[in-house]
Amino acid sequence: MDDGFLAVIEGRYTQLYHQIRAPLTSGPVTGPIRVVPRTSVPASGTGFFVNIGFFAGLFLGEVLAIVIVVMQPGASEEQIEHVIKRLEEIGFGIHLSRGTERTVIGAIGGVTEKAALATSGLEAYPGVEKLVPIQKPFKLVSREFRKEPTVVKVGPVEIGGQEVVVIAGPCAVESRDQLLETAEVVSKGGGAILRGGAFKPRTSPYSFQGLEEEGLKILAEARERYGLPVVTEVVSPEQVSLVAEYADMLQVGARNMQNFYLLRAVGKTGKPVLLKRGMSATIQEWLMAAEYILSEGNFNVVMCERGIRTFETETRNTLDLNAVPVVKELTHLPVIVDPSHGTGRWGLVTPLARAAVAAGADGVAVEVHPRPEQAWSDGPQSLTPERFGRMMEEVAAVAEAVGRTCRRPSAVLGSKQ
Ligand SMILES: [Mn+2]
Repeated sequence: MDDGFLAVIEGRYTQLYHQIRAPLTSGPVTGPIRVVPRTSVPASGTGFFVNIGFFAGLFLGEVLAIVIVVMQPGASEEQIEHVIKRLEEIGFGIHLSRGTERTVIGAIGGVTEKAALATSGLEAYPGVEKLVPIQKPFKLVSREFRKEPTVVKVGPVEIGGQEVVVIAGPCAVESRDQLLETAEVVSKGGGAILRGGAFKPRTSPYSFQGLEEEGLKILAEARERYGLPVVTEVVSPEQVSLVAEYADMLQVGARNMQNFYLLRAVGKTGKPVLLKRGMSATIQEWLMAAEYILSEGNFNVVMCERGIRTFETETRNTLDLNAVPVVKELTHLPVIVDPSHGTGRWGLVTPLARAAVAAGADGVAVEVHPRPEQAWSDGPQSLTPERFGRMMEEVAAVAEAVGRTCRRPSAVLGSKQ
């Protein structure tokens, strides 16, 4: 992503955003917004002030306005500059997108700018084809805002480009030996990113909750040893800085997809985020969750379909592969699929991984364990090293069939078994 774009997001947009998040005078939440300099905003909403951060999501649609200015094919540099200059005069932030055929200018502003634009006569400027306001509730994540696909860099690995990326590792970091052993399997098998939970949000409070910081240290050691970037889950806003110290990518789990404080917190880090779909979330809700992260200036978000809850009980969840092409149509963000949680059964992981790549997913995330029968969590859906190796071969074959690339195993796996 170009620096200018980030500057726009961080400057213009966040400024707008923080204005509405500034304290309201007490009284009904629909009362007037009291814009105060950011330096004098109390840290939390106490006493006379009511912090409206909680309500900000409700206001987002009204306060943020994005208008796309579509230039005519062959519009000159001078014409483009002219339009940008006018938009900036009005007060818009600019995101310029140069396609092969035509240039598209994203103008990011508030209701005031939108009103000013309506009377600016910009439609009649030379080289302008049309003005299109983004009507969807999600704006920064939308395809209208950004036509070209976003490529998210996780260490040296790119998600959303030509390569189909495989994220693999155990459900949970159980011990140093278990993780290092699995990391070797992932590395030899062609996995690009190592996963493993250090903090585990479990359905039961009596289930294993994770090794916490000790687990993060083990993950960091595995990264050093095998050169694999690491993704791990962060379960609360307070832990974000700790997890961000160790991990290359922060995972927001299905159970936290609408934890808006967490979404903002991971947004502020600027680190790549793996955003899992909530098990009962619609695609639109999932995209709105991503919008929270982008609204903090962090465009490094990868969407992860991991199955939804339906009436079907034969599988742990119903893996919604519709979501892959649907989300790709609606957003510029990369989409990956987690067939382990999506099915809950190791025997279904490989076929669904193949299907995901065939459907256009930018990657898959799978659980791998050296001895699944001994796994502390999610053993039944974990692949053995040998099965992981076979899955990689098959996923690579499908990737090539759909015109993409994927790493293949560099060694036969599972021979130790
Ligand atoms: Mn798991």
